[in-house]
Amino acid sequence: MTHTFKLSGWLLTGVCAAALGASVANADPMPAETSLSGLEYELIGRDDIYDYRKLDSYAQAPFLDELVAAGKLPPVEERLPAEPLVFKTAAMSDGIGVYGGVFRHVIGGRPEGFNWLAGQHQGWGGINLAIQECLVRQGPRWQIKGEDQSGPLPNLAKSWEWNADMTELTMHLVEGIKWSDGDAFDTEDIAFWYDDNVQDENIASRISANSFGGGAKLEVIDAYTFKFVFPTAQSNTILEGLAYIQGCPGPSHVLKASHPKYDPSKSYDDYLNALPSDKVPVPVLGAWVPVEHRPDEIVIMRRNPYYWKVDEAGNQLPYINEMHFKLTTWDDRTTQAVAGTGDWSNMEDPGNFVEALKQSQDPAAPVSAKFGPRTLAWRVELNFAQNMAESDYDKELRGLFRELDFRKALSHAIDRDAVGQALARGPFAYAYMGGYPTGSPYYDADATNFTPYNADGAKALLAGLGLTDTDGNGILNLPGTGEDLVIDVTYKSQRNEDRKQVDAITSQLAEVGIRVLPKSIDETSFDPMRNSGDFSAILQRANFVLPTREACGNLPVSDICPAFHLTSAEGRDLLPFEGELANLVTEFNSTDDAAAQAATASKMQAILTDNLYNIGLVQVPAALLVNKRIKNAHPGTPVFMYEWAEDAVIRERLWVPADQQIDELLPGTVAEY
Ligand code: BQZ
Repeated sequence: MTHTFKLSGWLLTGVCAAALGASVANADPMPAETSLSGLEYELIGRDDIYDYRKLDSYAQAPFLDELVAAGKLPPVEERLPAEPLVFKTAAMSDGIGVYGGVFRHVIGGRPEGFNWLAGQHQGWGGINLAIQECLVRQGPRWQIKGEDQSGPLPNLAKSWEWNADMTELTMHLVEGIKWSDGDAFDTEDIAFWYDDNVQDENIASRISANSFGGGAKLEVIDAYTFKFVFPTAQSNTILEGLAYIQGCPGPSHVLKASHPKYDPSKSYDDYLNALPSDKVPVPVLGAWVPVEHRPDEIVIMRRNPYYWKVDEAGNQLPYINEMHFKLTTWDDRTTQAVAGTGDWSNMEDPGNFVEALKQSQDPAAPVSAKFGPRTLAWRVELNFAQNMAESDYDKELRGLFRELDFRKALSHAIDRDAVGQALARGPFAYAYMGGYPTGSPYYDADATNFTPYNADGAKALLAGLGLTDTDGNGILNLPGTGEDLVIDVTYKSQRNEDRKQVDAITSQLAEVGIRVLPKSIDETSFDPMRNSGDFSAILQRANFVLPTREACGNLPVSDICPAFHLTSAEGRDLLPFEGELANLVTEFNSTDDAAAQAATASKMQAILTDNLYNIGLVQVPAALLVNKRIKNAHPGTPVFMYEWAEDAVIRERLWVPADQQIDELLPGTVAEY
């Protein structure tokens, strides 16, 4: 494993998989990688970031004192849990903060709706993550040293324990958390989330029915205690599936009324749309509450007066009163961060890198920029569900996708250096073969099979599959239907970086006689399209750094996963190596021994890249742009590691010095229900 970036202590002790002998013999080794990462920081212990305890006294944002005095809110002690979550000062890069001001996000997504239990998103870019709180938390793990990497951190669940044979996981909620409308958060919300959403097959929740621990049953013990009973022995790794975006309960006191189980006059469609995007406020457990949504313009969020986290001086968090999500484009997120009209960007379009970095070098620039390791990677997903193809043409095409020689031909036809240069001139891009990107703690270069650019090799493989240009139009013809080999490649219209890669591979594949037909669709419609399996091929960012994060998007972990290989009514036509992958996921989850997991991950990497499960394109480092006004944004925060940076940076702890605060649009107010 050759991590060259300078993250002190970054290599988790003992996870160097190559040293464990898990590497495989490859035709071609990966070319040498040069790191651009400038991150250097000290790693800390698991318990150094926060704990839960009662403090002697509490304070709140001054305008809330007035609301309490006016009888509009109960006193802060009554709004907080008996033992709130307490952020430790020593782990804050700028220490305890002051109240007030605005944090300005800019995003390219649009809120689909607020029923996240039914799978809806709120527009991404940190808005989902500001609204939803989950049983456990992944983001801050980037800062924790290897020997303490024993799984996700507590959050709504403050602790948990297992029975002796690891078939029962008992979890303890923080007692006395309230929703932002003052309603109690307790196991009624947990039972509603799990029994009436996750386990209800009519609802497309973020955990598919019967997939959590092989179909765990939930038992409520009391208002704050519950347990999962698993059909087979588990490990701590199962907890990873209870972090964002999967383990995040919703307001049962509002949603039950629209759920068909509780009101048979309601349909599942009614339920899905129970909290439409134009109806705010909604009750949340997050630090800010959406109070105004002007479509295509802005979502304004105000501090949640019932938020259940404090600092060591007893100040109720968050420090920042108001959060904006300007609804524009992803590129504009970077433009506005550089210009200083936005406070944050995960700079992930390499086309912006050079200019943004140049501008942020100026000491007077409003923004600082730090590159992390390469964790952003793009891939082409080929649809393997041949038995779901509707036309003869699609049946034949998907049959080809299922041939390793065809996938190798595609990989050989792609000049990844040229794809990288099409994205941005310079040293940013590195070849990506699928599987873990080089910035993943599980990347193993020796287990990665490189299938490099070799147009003649591609042509020979295609000829070997019986593909020849029978009508002389420069495009190969399918041996069965005789039609031209045309592959529809769908991508997100708002993503310039995706479009540039589609363009690059369109001309590269044309060189070997394959015609790509690019099809762009809106980002909001993209996920439903992908989940339906109604596509030939997709080009998108992989988001595959850990095997446990949204595993369904990447690996064959259940009948509806991944979306590029769904199960038809006739059954599952798995490729042989997919069965091995599924077993490796089980193997990974069955242990929490870091070295054993790394060895398993290396085996996955070998299978994924030997078989070209996806056609990897390029991988790049991302830079996090944060406005210099913002305090406590730790300079080591990676854009994407255990979770996106919006989670990893711990926004409830961010603050802005009083003289640099921006005027609030809705000063003095909180959500009114
Ligand atoms: C980060 C992230 C926070 C989703 C989304 C979006 C969706 C995917 C992915 C990223 C955006 C930003 O990514 O690009 O920088 O702010 O939101 O959630 O691309 O379309 O489905 O998985 O997270």
